[in-house]
Amino acid sequence: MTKRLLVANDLPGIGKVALAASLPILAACQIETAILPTVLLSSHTGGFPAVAVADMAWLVKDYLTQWQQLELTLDGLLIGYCRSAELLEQLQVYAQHENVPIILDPVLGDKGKLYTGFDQDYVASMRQVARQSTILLPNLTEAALLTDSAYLGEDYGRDEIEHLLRKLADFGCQHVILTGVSFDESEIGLAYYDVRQDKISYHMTRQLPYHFFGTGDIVAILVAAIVVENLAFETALPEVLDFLEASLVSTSQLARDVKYGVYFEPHLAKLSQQFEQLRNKG
Ligand code: PXL
Repeated sequence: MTKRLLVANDLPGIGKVALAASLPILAACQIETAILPTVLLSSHTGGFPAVAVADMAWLVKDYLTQWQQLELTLDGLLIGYCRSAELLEQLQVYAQHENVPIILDPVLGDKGKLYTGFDQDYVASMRQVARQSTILLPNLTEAALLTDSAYLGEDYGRDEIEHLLRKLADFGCQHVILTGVSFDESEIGLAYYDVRQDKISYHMTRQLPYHFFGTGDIVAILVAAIVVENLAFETALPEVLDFLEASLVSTSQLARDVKYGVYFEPHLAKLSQQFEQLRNKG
């Protein structure tokens, strides 16, 4: 059966983060999409000058109104960057109405700080969505904000990560994935907590000496693909990390400014094969 994922995220024209990365990657996984651009931008905001921005929140209600009238089968809703509590609530209500699982990338901040434009009320709204989500995928900053605990910074051990995963599980999700976890300079990756089985595992890639843009978005979209296809996380997550690492190596070999985005395109064919194999196994 063909699966369809609703992806609510921002869409930059240049820089390939968020929706711009999600669509080709989902297509490679043979997953159809319902596309909800929350914000349009001429490029992402990480280092480009004079970015043109249009907030599309005003249109979202009309999108969802139309979609409710269609015979649209949806298998999941990935929530990424939203700019208002109202938008989060609209998506939450829609997911409830359509009875689809929410995969939540709780975009709130990075490096210990809330992104500009967000406040504690917005964090509280994000907690509300987290309580209704099947999967929660925060970075360490977002995990601290959601659980109202101190940001772990750059120096932490497994005990602290595992404590944080368990606190996040209190939101009631079945799966929690902490992104950007690194215990030493050579590796970075994910800490995954399978709540029902009370099992924690780590999935790491080689850490390259660059700050790439959109790696969290790539992880989120592939995790959403795993959810809608109902694949086993334990076997699928290593494929996610392999795809990411290969893409980052290709990006670094381009010798261009990394702000132009992750060069994942050469690896889509292999990703497609790996997903097909996982689907057949499942
Ligand atoms: O995935 C990161 C991201 C998403 N969306 C926008 C961004 C960035 C990172 O800079 O600017 C608009």
